[in-house]
Amino acid sequence: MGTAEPQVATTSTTTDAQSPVTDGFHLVIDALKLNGIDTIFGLPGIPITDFTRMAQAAGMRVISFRHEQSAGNAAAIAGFMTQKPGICLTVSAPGFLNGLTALANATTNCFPMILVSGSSEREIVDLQQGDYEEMDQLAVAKPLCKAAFRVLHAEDIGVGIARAIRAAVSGRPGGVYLDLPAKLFAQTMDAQAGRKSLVKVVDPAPRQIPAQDAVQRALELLKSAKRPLIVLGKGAAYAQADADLRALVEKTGIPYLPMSMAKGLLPDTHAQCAAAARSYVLAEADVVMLVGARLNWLLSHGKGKTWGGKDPKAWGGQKFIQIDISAQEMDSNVGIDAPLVGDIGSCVCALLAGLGSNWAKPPADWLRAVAERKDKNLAKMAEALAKDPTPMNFHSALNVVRDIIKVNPDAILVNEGANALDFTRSIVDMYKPRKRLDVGTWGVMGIGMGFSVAAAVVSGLPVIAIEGDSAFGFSGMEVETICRYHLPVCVVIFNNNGVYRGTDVNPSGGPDVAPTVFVKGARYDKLMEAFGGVGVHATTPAELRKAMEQAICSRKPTLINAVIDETAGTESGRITSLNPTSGKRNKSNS
Ligand SMILES: Cc1ncc(C[n+]2csc(CCOP(=O)(O)OP(=O)(O)O)c2C)c(N)n1
Ligand SMILES: [Mg+2]
Repeated sequence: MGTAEPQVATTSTTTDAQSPVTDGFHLVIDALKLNGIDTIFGLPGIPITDFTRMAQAAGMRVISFRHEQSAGNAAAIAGFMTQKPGICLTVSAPGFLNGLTALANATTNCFPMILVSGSSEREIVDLQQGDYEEMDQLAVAKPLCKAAFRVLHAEDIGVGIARAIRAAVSGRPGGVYLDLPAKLFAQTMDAQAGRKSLVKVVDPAPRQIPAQDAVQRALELLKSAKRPLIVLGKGAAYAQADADLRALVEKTGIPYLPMSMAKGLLPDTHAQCAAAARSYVLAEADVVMLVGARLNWLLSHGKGKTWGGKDPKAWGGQKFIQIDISAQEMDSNVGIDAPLVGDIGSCVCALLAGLGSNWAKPPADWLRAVAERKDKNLAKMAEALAKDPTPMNFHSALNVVRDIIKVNPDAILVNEGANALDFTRSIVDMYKPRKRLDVGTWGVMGIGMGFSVAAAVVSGLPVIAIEGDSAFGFSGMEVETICRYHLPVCVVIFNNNGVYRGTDVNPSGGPDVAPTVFVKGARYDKLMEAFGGVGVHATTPAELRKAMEQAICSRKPTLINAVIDETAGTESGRITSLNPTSGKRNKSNS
Protein backbone atom coordinates (compact mmCIF):
# COMPACT_ATOMS: atom_id res chain seq x y z
CA MET A 1 0.00 0.00 0.00
CA GLY A 2 2.89 2.32 0.76
CA THR A 3 3.66 2.92 -2.91
CA ALA A 4 0.14 4.24 -3.54
CA GLU A 5 0.41 6.96 -0.91
CA PRO A 6 -0.19 10.50 -2.18
CA GLN A 7 2.89 12.56 -2.98
CA VAL A 8 3.47 15.27 -0.43
CA ALA A 9 5.29 18.55 -0.31
CA THR A 10 8.42 17.75 1.65
CA THR A 11 10.04 21.15 1.57
CA SER A 12 8.25 22.29 4.70
CA THR A 13 8.53 21.12 8.27
CA THR A 14 6.62 22.36 11.25
CA THR A 15 9.82 23.61 12.79
CA ASP A 16 11.23 25.37 9.77
CA ALA A 17 9.98 28.90 10.14
CA GLN A 18 11.97 30.05 7.10
CA SER A 19 10.30 27.64 4.66
CA PRO A 20 8.28 29.61 2.09
CA VAL A 21 5.51 27.07 1.84
CA THR A 22 3.60 24.85 4.17
CA ASP A 23 0.97 22.24 3.43
CA GLY A 24 -2.13 20.59 4.81
CA PHE A 25 -0.18 17.95 6.72
CA HIS A 26 1.83 20.52 8.62
CA LEU A 27 -1.01 22.94 9.15
CA VAL A 28 -3.08 20.23 10.86
CA ILE A 29 -0.13 19.32 13.10
CA ASP A 30 0.62 22.96 13.86
CA ALA A 31 -3.03 23.68 14.64
CA LEU A 32 -3.24 20.77 17.07
CA LYS A 33 0.01 21.68 18.78
CA LEU A 34 -0.96 25.32 19.01
CA ASN A 35 -3.97 24.18 21.00
CA GLY A 36 -1.98 22.06 23.42
CA ILE A 37 -2.84 18.73 21.85
CA ASP A 38 0.23 16.52 21.99
CA THR A 39 -1.10 12.98 21.50
CA ILE A 40 -2.82 11.19 18.63
CA PHE A 41 -4.43 7.76 18.96
CA GLY A 42 -4.79 6.20 15.54
CA LEU A 43 -4.09 3.63 12.89
CA PRO A 44 -2.15 4.49 9.72
CA GLY A 45 -3.02 3.90 6.05
CA ILE A 46 -4.11 5.91 3.00
CA PRO A 47 -4.34 8.92 3.19
CA ILE A 48 -2.90 9.56 6.66
CA THR A 49 0.26 7.41 6.87
CA ASP A 50 2.63 10.27 6.19
CA PHE A 51 0.63 12.45 8.54
CA THR A 52 1.38 10.04 11.41
CA ARG A 53 5.09 10.13 10.54
CA MET A 54 5.17 13.91 10.35
CA ALA A 55 3.25 14.26 13.61
CA GLN A 56 5.77 12.01 15.32
CA ALA A 57 8.64 13.94 13.73
CA ALA A 58 7.08 17.14 15.05
CA GLY A 59 7.23 15.81 18.61
CA MET A 60 3.68 14.58 19.01
CA ARG A 61 3.02 11.25 20.72
CA VAL A 62 1.46 9.01 18.08
CA ILE A 63 -0.01 5.85 19.61
CA SER A 64 -0.75 3.34 16.91
CA PHE A 65 -3.43 0.69 17.55
CA ARG A 66 -4.46 -2.63 16.00
CA HIS A 67 -8.08 -1.58 15.50
CA GLU A 68 -9.59 1.90 15.16
CA GLN A 69 -12.29 1.22 17.73
CA SER A 70 -9.64 0.90 20.41
CA ALA A 71 -7.92 4.07 19.18
CA GLY A 72 -11.29 5.83 19.38
CA ASN A 73 -11.98 4.53 22.87
CA ALA A 74 -8.52 5.66 23.90
CA ALA A 75 -9.16 9.16 22.55
CA ALA A 76 -12.53 9.34 24.29
CA ILE A 77 -11.26 8.39 27.71
CA ALA A 78 -8.20 10.64 27.33
CA GLY A 79 -10.77 13.41 26.79
CA PHE A 80 -12.62 12.43 29.95
CA MET A 81 -9.42 12.38 31.98
CA THR A 82 -7.94 15.64 30.72
CA GLN A 83 -10.87 17.86 29.64
CA LYS A 84 -9.05 18.26 26.32
CA PRO A 85 -10.46 16.53 23.26
CA GLY A 86 -8.78 13.19 22.63
CA ILE A 87 -7.77 12.78 19.00
CA CYS A 88 -8.47 9.59 17.07
CA LEU A 89 -7.03 9.41 13.57
CA THR A 90 -8.29 6.91 11.02
CA VAL A 91 -8.17 6.12 7.33
CA SER A 92 -11.22 6.48 5.11
CA ALA A 93 -14.44 4.40 4.96
CA PRO A 94 -13.69 1.16 6.86
CA GLY A 95 -11.22 2.76 9.26
CA PHE A 96 -13.63 5.62 9.79
CA LEU A 97 -16.49 3.20 10.45
CA ASN A 98 -14.36 1.25 12.91
CA GLY A 99 -13.77 4.47 14.82
CA LEU A 100 -17.38 5.53 14.67
CA THR A 101 -18.65 3.28 17.48
CA ALA A 102 -16.19 4.96 19.80
CA LEU A 103 -17.27 8.40 18.56
CA ALA A 104 -20.94 7.62 19.18
CA ASN A 105 -20.12 6.12 22.56
CA ALA A 106 -18.11 9.22 23.47
CA THR A 107 -21.04 11.43 22.54
CA THR A 108 -23.45 9.34 24.60
CA ASN A 109 -21.09 9.52 27.57
CA CYS A 110 -20.25 13.23 27.12
CA PHE A 111 -16.53 12.53 26.60
CA PRO A 112 -14.78 15.12 24.41
CA MET A 113 -13.06 13.56 21.43
CA ILE A 114 -12.41 14.36 17.79
CA LEU A 115 -12.45 11.62 15.21
CA VAL A 116 -10.21 12.86 12.42
CA SER A 117 -10.58 10.74 9.32
CA GLY A 118 -8.95 10.96 5.95
CA SER A 119 -11.48 10.65 3.15
CA SER A 120 -11.55 10.05 -0.57
CA GLU A 121 -11.98 12.44 -3.52
CA ARG A 122 -15.07 14.56 -2.98
CA GLU A 123 -15.86 14.82 -6.70
CA ILE A 124 -15.80 11.06 -7.10
CA VAL A 125 -17.55 10.27 -3.82
CA ASP A 126 -20.39 12.69 -4.54
CA LEU A 127 -20.93 11.29 -8.03
CA GLN A 128 -20.63 7.79 -6.57
CA GLN A 129 -18.10 6.81 -9.19
CA GLY A 130 -16.46 4.18 -7.05
CA ASP A 131 -13.36 5.74 -5.51
CA TYR A 132 -10.92 3.89 -3.29
CA GLU A 133 -12.74 3.52 0.07
CA GLU A 134 -15.58 5.68 -1.16
CA MET A 135 -18.02 6.92 1.45
CA ASP A 136 -19.81 10.14 2.34
CA GLN A 137 -18.29 10.02 5.80
CA LEU A 138 -19.54 13.42 6.92
CA ALA A 139 -23.15 12.42 6.32
CA VAL A 140 -22.67 9.10 8.08
CA ALA A 141 -21.02 10.68 11.12
CA LYS A 142 -23.44 13.57 11.59
CA PRO A 143 -26.27 11.85 13.46
CA LEU A 144 -23.81 10.05 15.74
CA CYS A 145 -21.85 12.96 17.11
CA LYS A 146 -22.23 16.42 18.57
CA ALA A 147 -20.86 18.21 15.51
CA ALA A 148 -19.26 17.29 12.19
CA PHE A 149 -17.04 19.41 9.95
CA ARG A 150 -15.13 18.99 6.70
CA VAL A 151 -12.18 21.09 5.59
CA LEU A 152 -11.58 21.46 1.86
CA HIS A 153 -8.93 24.16 1.74
CA ALA A 154 -5.61 24.39 3.53
CA GLU A 155 -6.33 27.95 4.62
CA ASP A 156 -9.40 26.71 6.54
CA ILE A 157 -7.55 24.11 8.61
CA GLY A 158 -6.99 26.51 11.50
CA VAL A 159 -10.67 27.34 11.74
CA GLY A 160 -11.70 23.71 11.20
CA ILE A 161 -9.54 22.46 14.08
CA ALA A 162 -10.67 25.35 16.29
CA ARG A 163 -14.33 24.60 15.64
CA ALA A 164 -13.80 20.92 16.34
CA ILE A 165 -12.02 21.61 19.64
CA ARG A 166 -14.63 24.07 20.86
CA ALA A 167 -17.51 21.83 19.85
CA ALA A 168 -15.97 18.87 21.67
CA VAL A 169 -15.36 20.53 25.04
CA SER A 170 -17.80 23.43 25.39
CA GLY A 171 -21.21 23.01 26.99
CA ARG A 172 -21.97 19.31 27.27
CA PRO A 173 -18.84 17.64 25.91
CA GLY A 174 -19.08 15.04 23.18
CA GLY A 175 -17.69 13.50 20.04
CA VAL A 176 -16.85 15.60 17.00
CA TYR A 177 -16.10 14.37 13.52
CA LEU A 178 -13.52 16.15 11.35
CA ASP A 179 -13.32 15.07 7.73
CA LEU A 180 -10.03 15.71 5.97
CA PRO A 181 -10.03 14.67 2.30
CA ALA A 182 -6.79 13.22 0.96
CA LYS A 183 -6.24 16.17 -1.35
CA LEU A 184 -6.21 18.61 1.54
CA PHE A 185 -3.05 17.16 3.08
CA ALA A 186 -0.94 17.88 0.01
CA GLN A 187 -2.31 21.37 -0.64
CA THR A 188 0.37 24.01 -0.23
CA MET A 189 0.17 27.63 0.81
CA ASP A 190 2.51 30.40 1.84
CA ALA A 191 4.01 29.44 5.19
CA GLN A 192 3.49 32.82 6.80
CA ALA A 193 -0.12 33.04 5.67
CA GLY A 194 -0.52 29.50 6.93
CA ARG A 195 0.76 30.42 10.37
CA LYS A 196 -1.60 33.38 10.47
CA SER A 197 -4.55 31.18 9.54
CA LEU A 198 -4.21 29.06 12.66
CA VAL A 199 -6.51 29.73 15.61
CA LYS A 200 -5.58 29.26 19.23
CA VAL A 201 -8.91 28.64 20.90
CA VAL A 202 -9.42 31.05 23.78
CA ASP A 203 -11.38 29.64 26.72
CA PRO A 204 -12.60 26.54 24.85
CA ALA A 205 -15.05 25.51 27.57
CA PRO A 206 -16.32 28.76 29.07
CA ARG A 207 -17.80 28.55 32.54
CA GLN A 208 -21.57 28.69 32.61
CA ILE A 209 -22.67 30.40 35.78
CA PRO A 210 -26.05 29.35 37.17
CA ALA A 211 -28.71 31.98 37.81
CA GLN A 212 -28.96 33.11 41.44
CA ASP A 213 -32.70 32.44 41.67
CA ALA A 214 -32.13 28.88 40.47
CA VAL A 215 -29.47 28.45 43.14
CA GLN A 216 -31.85 29.75 45.82
CA ARG A 217 -34.65 27.46 44.63
CA ALA A 218 -32.34 24.47 44.86
CA LEU A 219 -31.10 25.41 48.33
CA GLU A 220 -34.61 25.93 49.66
CA LEU A 221 -35.75 22.57 48.38
CA LEU A 222 -32.69 20.93 49.87
CA LYS A 223 -33.32 22.65 53.19
CA SER A 224 -36.92 21.40 53.30
CA ALA A 225 -35.86 17.76 52.91
CA LYS A 226 -36.42 15.18 55.62
CA ARG A 227 -34.60 12.42 53.76
CA PRO A 228 -32.19 14.09 51.31
CA LEU A 229 -29.87 12.26 48.95
CA ILE A 230 -27.11 13.41 46.59
CA VAL A 231 -26.38 11.37 43.45
CA LEU A 232 -22.98 11.96 41.85
CA GLY A 233 -22.63 11.13 38.16
CA LYS A 234 -19.63 10.96 35.87
CA GLY A 235 -20.37 14.55 34.85
CA ALA A 236 -19.33 15.48 38.38
CA ALA A 237 -16.14 13.47 37.94
CA TYR A 238 -15.42 15.12 34.58
CA ALA A 239 -15.82 18.60 36.09
CA GLN A 240 -12.67 18.28 38.24
CA ALA A 241 -14.33 20.33 40.97
CA ASP A 242 -13.27 17.73 43.50
CA ALA A 243 -12.53 19.88 46.54
CA ASP A 244 -15.70 21.98 46.27
CA LEU A 245 -17.83 18.93 45.64
CA ARG A 246 -16.46 17.23 48.70
CA ALA A 247 -17.03 20.38 50.74
CA LEU A 248 -20.64 20.55 49.56
CA VAL A 249 -21.31 16.93 50.50
CA GLU A 250 -19.60 17.24 53.86
CA LYS A 251 -21.08 20.61 54.83
CA THR A 252 -24.61 19.46 54.07
CA GLY A 253 -24.02 16.08 55.72
CA ILE A 254 -26.29 14.48 53.12
CA PRO A 255 -25.80 10.80 52.20
CA TYR A 256 -24.53 10.42 48.64
CA LEU A 257 -24.59 7.75 46.01
CA PRO A 258 -21.79 7.64 43.43
CA MET A 259 -22.64 6.38 39.96
CA SER A 260 -20.08 3.98 38.58
CA MET A 261 -17.52 6.43 37.20
CA ALA A 262 -18.11 8.88 40.06
CA LYS A 263 -16.80 6.32 42.54
CA GLY A 264 -13.81 7.77 44.34
CA LEU A 265 -14.84 11.43 43.94
CA LEU A 266 -15.06 11.06 47.69
CA PRO A 267 -13.52 7.82 48.99
CA ASP A 268 -16.05 4.98 48.81
CA THR A 269 -15.26 4.37 52.48
CA HIS A 270 -16.57 7.85 53.40
CA ALA A 271 -19.11 7.84 56.23
CA GLN A 272 -21.69 9.57 54.02
CA CYS A 273 -21.34 7.12 51.12
CA ALA A 274 -24.64 5.29 50.76
CA ALA A 275 -23.59 2.94 47.96
CA ALA A 276 -24.07 -0.10 50.19
CA ALA A 277 -27.65 1.03 50.91
CA ARG A 278 -28.48 1.95 47.30
CA SER A 279 -31.91 0.39 47.01
CA TYR A 280 -32.96 1.76 50.37
CA VAL A 281 -31.94 5.38 49.75
CA LEU A 282 -33.34 5.52 46.21
CA ALA A 283 -36.72 4.30 47.36
CA GLU A 284 -36.86 6.36 50.57
CA ALA A 285 -35.28 9.76 49.80
CA ASP A 286 -37.72 12.69 49.60
CA VAL A 287 -35.39 15.18 47.89
CA VAL A 288 -32.70 14.02 45.50
CA MET A 289 -29.97 16.27 44.16
CA LEU A 290 -28.46 14.95 40.92
CA VAL A 291 -24.96 16.26 40.23
CA GLY A 292 -23.88 15.50 36.67
CA ALA A 293 -26.02 12.36 36.70
CA ARG A 294 -28.84 11.81 34.23
CA LEU A 295 -32.12 10.07 34.99
CA ASN A 296 -31.57 7.48 32.27
CA TRP A 297 -31.90 3.69 32.53
CA LEU A 298 -29.00 3.50 34.96
CA LEU A 299 -31.22 5.33 37.45
CA SER A 300 -34.40 3.56 36.34
CA HIS A 301 -35.59 6.76 34.62
CA GLY A 302 -36.28 8.34 38.01
CA LYS A 303 -39.45 6.36 38.55
CA GLY A 304 -40.91 2.95 39.24
CA LYS A 305 -40.24 0.57 42.09
CA THR A 306 -36.57 1.56 42.42
CA TRP A 307 -37.79 5.02 43.43
CA GLY A 308 -40.59 3.81 45.66
CA GLY A 309 -43.25 4.06 42.92
CA LYS A 310 -46.18 1.67 43.07
CA ASP A 311 -45.73 0.21 39.60
CA PRO A 312 -42.87 0.19 37.08
CA LYS A 313 -43.82 3.55 35.54
CA ALA A 314 -45.08 5.38 38.63
CA TRP A 315 -43.32 8.41 40.08
CA GLY A 316 -42.19 7.76 43.62
CA GLY A 317 -43.25 11.17 44.94
CA GLN A 318 -39.76 12.56 45.61
CA LYS A 319 -38.55 15.97 44.44
CA PHE A 320 -35.50 16.45 42.27
CA ILE A 321 -32.78 19.07 42.06
CA GLN A 322 -30.69 18.52 38.95
CA ILE A 323 -27.33 20.10 38.21
CA ASP A 324 -26.46 19.78 34.54
CA ILE A 325 -24.81 21.91 31.90
CA SER A 326 -27.58 21.16 29.45
CA ALA A 327 -31.00 22.73 30.09
CA GLN A 328 -32.48 20.13 27.76
CA GLU A 329 -31.62 17.39 30.23
CA MET A 330 -34.25 18.67 32.65
CA ASP A 331 -37.62 16.85 32.78
CA SER A 332 -36.25 14.11 30.50
CA ASN A 333 -38.04 11.44 32.50
CA VAL A 334 -39.75 13.05 35.47
CA GLY A 335 -40.37 16.68 36.36
CA ILE A 336 -37.37 18.48 37.84
CA ASP A 337 -38.44 20.77 40.69
CA ALA A 338 -35.23 22.73 40.92
CA PRO A 339 -33.19 22.73 37.70
CA LEU A 340 -29.72 24.17 38.14
CA VAL A 341 -28.22 24.76 34.74
CA GLY A 342 -24.55 25.57 34.51
CA ASP A 343 -21.16 23.94 34.60
CA ILE A 344 -20.84 21.71 37.62
CA GLY A 345 -17.91 23.56 39.14
CA SER A 346 -19.78 26.88 39.05
CA CYS A 347 -23.03 25.33 40.32
CA VAL A 348 -21.35 23.56 43.22
CA CYS A 349 -19.47 26.73 44.07
CA ALA A 350 -22.69 28.77 44.08
CA LEU A 351 -24.46 26.21 46.28
CA LEU A 352 -21.55 26.19 48.70
CA ALA A 353 -21.64 29.96 48.94
CA GLY A 354 -25.38 29.83 49.61
CA LEU A 355 -25.18 27.22 52.37
CA GLY A 356 -24.09 29.76 54.94
CA SER A 357 -22.44 28.82 58.19
CA ASN A 358 -25.38 27.27 60.02
CA TRP A 359 -26.73 24.73 57.57
CA ALA A 360 -28.61 22.05 59.50
CA LYS A 361 -27.53 18.45 58.95
CA PRO A 362 -30.27 16.05 57.75
CA PRO A 363 -32.60 14.60 60.44
CA ALA A 364 -30.80 12.05 62.59
CA ASP A 365 -33.39 9.31 62.07
CA TRP A 366 -32.70 9.37 58.30
CA LEU A 367 -28.96 9.17 58.78
CA ARG A 368 -29.41 6.38 61.30
CA ALA A 369 -31.70 4.40 59.00
CA VAL A 370 -29.19 4.70 56.10
CA ALA A 371 -26.29 3.71 58.36
CA GLU A 372 -28.15 0.65 59.63
CA ARG A 373 -28.90 -0.62 56.11
CA LYS A 374 -25.36 0.10 55.06
CA ASP A 375 -23.80 -1.73 58.01
CA LYS A 376 -26.04 -4.73 57.45
CA ASN A 377 -25.18 -4.96 53.75
CA LEU A 378 -21.47 -4.38 54.34
CA ALA A 379 -21.44 -7.18 56.94
CA LYS A 380 -23.12 -9.47 54.43
CA MET A 381 -20.54 -8.51 51.82
CA ALA A 382 -17.64 -9.10 54.24
CA GLU A 383 -18.97 -12.59 54.87
CA ALA A 384 -19.09 -13.35 51.14
CA LEU A 385 -15.59 -11.94 50.64
CA ALA A 386 -14.14 -14.03 53.45
CA LYS A 387 -15.01 -17.33 51.78
CA ASP A 388 -12.35 -19.13 49.81
CA PRO A 389 -14.08 -21.55 47.48
CA THR A 390 -12.45 -23.74 44.85
CA PRO A 391 -12.58 -22.77 42.05
CA MET A 392 -12.43 -19.02 42.76
CA ASN A 393 -15.64 -17.09 42.38
CA PHE A 394 -16.11 -13.39 41.63
CA HIS A 395 -16.08 -12.53 45.34
CA SER A 396 -12.89 -14.32 46.31
CA ALA A 397 -11.04 -12.94 43.27
CA LEU A 398 -12.35 -9.42 43.78
CA ASN A 399 -11.40 -9.50 47.43
CA VAL A 400 -7.83 -9.52 46.13
CA VAL A 401 -8.44 -6.67 43.67
CA ARG A 402 -10.10 -4.70 46.47
CA ASP A 403 -6.99 -5.04 48.65
CA ILE A 404 -4.65 -4.15 45.78
CA ILE A 405 -6.56 -0.94 44.99
CA LYS A 406 -6.66 -0.06 48.68
CA VAL A 407 -2.88 -0.02 48.89
CA ASN A 408 -2.51 1.49 45.37
CA PRO A 409 -5.25 4.14 45.35
CA ASP A 410 -3.59 5.99 42.47
CA ALA A 411 -3.87 3.01 40.15
CA ILE A 412 -6.52 3.36 37.46
CA LEU A 413 -9.16 0.65 37.30
CA VAL A 414 -10.63 -0.15 33.89
CA ASN A 415 -13.61 -2.49 34.00
CA GLU A 416 -15.91 -4.27 31.54
CA GLY A 417 -17.99 -7.42 31.34
CA ALA A 418 -21.34 -8.34 32.86
CA ASN A 419 -20.76 -10.13 36.18
CA ALA A 420 -17.11 -9.09 35.98
CA LEU A 421 -18.35 -5.48 35.82
CA ASP A 422 -21.18 -5.52 38.33
CA PHE A 423 -19.31 -7.39 41.06
CA THR A 424 -16.21 -5.23 40.63
CA ARG A 425 -18.24 -2.05 40.87
CA SER A 426 -19.89 -3.10 44.11
CA ILE A 427 -16.91 -4.81 45.75
CA VAL A 428 -13.86 -2.73 44.83
CA ASP A 429 -13.74 0.58 46.70
CA MET A 430 -12.22 3.57 44.92
CA TYR A 431 -10.42 6.27 46.86
CA LYS A 432 -9.61 9.00 44.35
CA PRO A 433 -11.47 10.83 41.57
CA ARG A 434 -11.52 9.56 37.96
CA LYS A 435 -9.74 6.31 38.80
CA ARG A 436 -12.59 4.08 37.66
CA LEU A 437 -13.15 3.92 33.90
CA ASP A 438 -15.80 1.59 32.61
CA VAL A 439 -18.50 0.73 30.08
CA GLY A 440 -20.47 3.92 30.80
CA THR A 441 -23.96 4.82 29.67
CA TRP A 442 -24.31 2.18 26.98
CA GLY A 443 -22.71 -0.68 28.85
CA VAL A 444 -20.60 -1.18 25.76
CA MET A 445 -18.10 -4.04 25.51
CA GLY A 446 -14.78 -3.31 23.83
CA ILE A 447 -13.51 -0.28 25.74
CA GLY A 448 -11.07 -2.30 27.86
CA MET A 449 -7.74 -2.16 26.11
CA GLY A 450 -8.28 1.25 24.47
CA PHE A 451 -9.12 2.79 27.84
CA SER A 452 -6.16 1.02 29.44
CA VAL A 453 -3.67 2.28 26.85
CA ALA A 454 -4.93 5.85 27.11
CA ALA A 455 -5.08 5.79 30.90
CA ALA A 456 -1.45 4.66 31.06
CA VAL A 457 -0.28 7.08 28.35
CA VAL A 458 -2.08 10.09 29.82
CA SER A 459 -1.29 9.48 33.48
CA GLY A 460 1.85 7.33 33.55
CA LEU A 461 0.22 5.51 36.47
CA PRO A 462 -0.35 1.77 36.77
CA VAL A 463 -3.57 0.53 35.18
CA ILE A 464 -5.51 -2.53 36.27
CA ALA A 465 -8.10 -3.80 33.78
CA ILE A 466 -10.67 -6.19 35.23
CA GLU A 467 -12.15 -7.91 32.21
CA GLY A 468 -14.82 -10.50 31.60
CA ASP A 469 -13.44 -13.10 29.19
CA SER A 470 -16.03 -12.09 26.61
CA ALA A 471 -15.45 -8.38 27.15
CA PHE A 472 -11.71 -8.80 26.72
CA GLY A 473 -12.19 -10.46 23.34
CA PHE A 474 -13.55 -7.26 21.81
CA SER A 475 -10.20 -5.47 22.08
CA GLY A 476 -7.82 -8.26 23.10
CA MET A 477 -5.38 -7.79 20.24
CA GLU A 478 -4.37 -4.48 21.78
CA VAL A 479 -2.23 -6.39 24.27
CA GLU A 480 0.36 -6.08 21.52
CA THR A 481 -0.08 -2.29 21.68
CA ILE A 482 0.36 -2.42 25.45
CA CYS A 483 3.60 -4.40 25.03
CA ARG A 484 4.84 -2.25 22.16
CA TYR A 485 4.63 0.92 24.23
CA HIS A 486 5.80 -0.81 27.44
CA LEU A 487 2.73 0.37 29.32
CA PRO A 488 2.22 -0.45 33.02
CA VAL A 489 -1.05 -2.27 32.38
CA CYS A 490 -2.12 -5.36 34.30
CA VAL A 491 -5.03 -7.09 32.57
CA VAL A 492 -6.94 -9.52 34.76
CA ILE A 493 -9.33 -11.75 32.85
CA PHE A 494 -12.12 -13.24 34.92
CA ASN A 495 -12.32 -16.40 32.89
CA ASN A 496 -15.62 -18.18 33.44
CA ASN A 497 -15.61 -19.80 29.98
CA GLY A 498 -18.16 -17.53 28.40
CA VAL A 499 -20.66 -14.73 28.29
CA TYR A 500 -22.23 -14.53 31.80
CA ARG A 501 -21.29 -18.15 32.60
CA GLY A 502 -19.81 -21.15 30.86
CA THR A 503 -22.47 -23.72 31.53
CA ASP A 504 -25.11 -23.22 28.85
CA VAL A 505 -25.89 -26.20 26.63
CA ASN A 506 -27.10 -26.30 23.04
CA PRO A 507 -30.87 -26.89 23.41
CA SER A 508 -31.00 -28.77 20.10
CA GLY A 509 -28.47 -31.34 21.21
CA GLY A 510 -26.40 -30.53 18.08
CA PRO A 511 -22.59 -30.42 17.95
CA ASP A 512 -22.21 -26.63 18.28
CA VAL A 513 -21.74 -25.28 21.79
CA ALA A 514 -24.32 -22.81 23.16
CA PRO A 515 -24.01 -19.20 21.89
CA THR A 516 -22.74 -17.95 25.24
CA VAL A 517 -20.02 -20.59 25.70
CA PHE A 518 -16.32 -20.27 24.77
CA VAL A 519 -13.43 -22.74 24.58
CA LYS A 520 -13.14 -24.17 28.07
CA GLY A 521 -10.00 -23.47 30.03
CA ALA A 522 -8.65 -20.97 27.47
CA ARG A 523 -5.18 -19.66 28.34
CA TYR A 524 -5.38 -15.93 27.66
CA ASP A 525 -2.07 -15.51 29.47
CA LYS A 526 -0.29 -17.05 26.48
CA LEU A 527 -1.55 -14.20 24.32
CA MET A 528 0.42 -11.71 26.40
CA GLU A 529 3.52 -13.90 26.34
CA ALA A 530 3.40 -13.90 22.54
CA PHE A 531 4.31 -10.20 22.59
CA GLY A 532 6.90 -10.29 25.34
CA GLY A 533 4.64 -9.42 28.25
CA VAL A 534 4.16 -11.40 31.44
CA GLY A 535 1.44 -14.05 31.36
CA VAL A 536 0.15 -15.67 34.55
CA HIS A 537 -2.36 -18.48 35.01
CA ALA A 538 -4.01 -17.96 38.42
CA THR A 539 -6.35 -20.46 39.99
CA THR A 540 -6.32 -19.23 43.59
CA PRO A 541 -6.62 -15.83 45.28
CA ALA A 542 -3.05 -16.21 46.53
CA GLU A 543 -1.74 -16.67 42.99
CA LEU A 544 -3.82 -13.74 41.77
CA ARG A 545 -2.56 -11.51 44.58
CA LYS A 546 1.07 -12.36 43.96
CA ALA A 547 0.77 -11.76 40.23
CA MET A 548 -1.02 -8.42 40.67
CA GLU A 549 1.51 -7.22 43.23
CA GLN A 550 4.36 -8.12 40.90
CA ALA A 551 2.68 -6.39 37.96
CA ILE A 552 2.21 -3.15 39.91
CA CYS A 553 5.75 -3.29 41.21
CA SER A 554 7.45 -4.16 37.92
CA ARG A 555 5.20 -1.98 35.69
CA LYS A 556 5.58 -4.70 33.05
CA PRO A 557 2.66 -5.44 30.73
CA THR A 558 0.95 -8.36 32.45
CA LEU A 559 -2.06 -10.53 31.72
CA ILE A 560 -3.46 -12.72 34.47
CA ASN A 561 -5.85 -15.46 33.40
CA ALA A 562 -7.92 -15.75 36.60
CA VAL A 563 -9.94 -18.94 36.53
CA ILE A 564 -13.43 -18.28 37.87
CA ASP A 565 -16.11 -20.85 38.68
CA GLU A 566 -18.03 -21.14 35.42
CA THR A 567 -21.32 -21.47 37.31
CA ALA A 568 -20.81 -18.31 39.39
CA GLY A 569 -22.31 -15.64 37.13
CA THR A 570 -25.90 -14.72 36.36
CA GLU A 571 -27.44 -13.91 32.98
CA SER A 572 -26.64 -10.24 32.16
CA GLY A 573 -25.16 -9.69 35.63
CA ARG A 574 -27.30 -7.18 37.52
CA ILE A 575 -29.51 -6.20 34.59
CA THR A 576 -31.25 -9.51 34.00
CA SER A 577 -34.65 -7.82 34.02
CA LEU A 578 -33.84 -5.96 30.79
CA ASN A 579 -33.87 -9.20 28.78
CA PRO A 580 -37.13 -9.58 26.85
CA THR A 581 -38.88 -12.87 27.46
CA SER A 582 -40.43 -14.82 24.65
CA GLY A 583 -44.21 -14.90 24.65
CA LYS A 584 -44.11 -18.17 22.78
CA ARG A 585 -43.68 -21.21 24.98
CA ASN A 586 -41.40 -23.81 23.50
CA LYS A 587 -39.19 -26.65 24.57
CA SER A 588 -36.23 -24.47 25.58
CA ASN A 589 -37.99 -21.84 27.64
CA SER A 590 -41.09 -23.56 28.92
C1 LIG B 1 -20.61 -4.03 21.86
C2 LIG B 1 -21.39 -4.96 22.72
N1 LIG B 1 -21.74 -6.18 22.26
C3 LIG B 1 -22.44 -7.02 23.05
C4 LIG B 1 -22.84 -6.65 24.30
C5 LIG B 1 -23.68 -7.60 25.15
N2 LIG B 1 -22.91 -8.02 26.31
C6 LIG B 1 -23.09 -7.48 27.52
S1 LIG B 1 -22.04 -8.09 28.65
C7 LIG B 1 -21.33 -9.12 27.52
C8 LIG B 1 -20.20 -10.02 27.90
C9 LIG B 1 -20.38 -10.65 29.26
O1 LIG B 1 -19.49 -11.71 29.42
P1 LIG B 1 -18.10 -11.51 30.13
O2 LIG B 1 -17.42 -10.30 29.63
O3 LIG B 1 -17.35 -12.78 30.01
O4 LIG B 1 -18.55 -11.21 31.62
P2 LIG B 1 -19.09 -12.26 32.71
O5 LIG B 1 -20.52 -11.94 32.98
O6 LIG B 1 -18.93 -13.64 32.14
O7 LIG B 1 -18.25 -12.02 33.89
C10 LIG B 1 -21.92 -8.98 26.28
C11 LIG B 1 -21.53 -9.76 25.08
C12 LIG B 1 -22.48 -5.36 24.73
N3 LIG B 1 -22.83 -4.88 25.92
N4 LIG B 1 -21.76 -4.54 23.94
MG1 LIG C 1 -17.30 -14.43 31.18
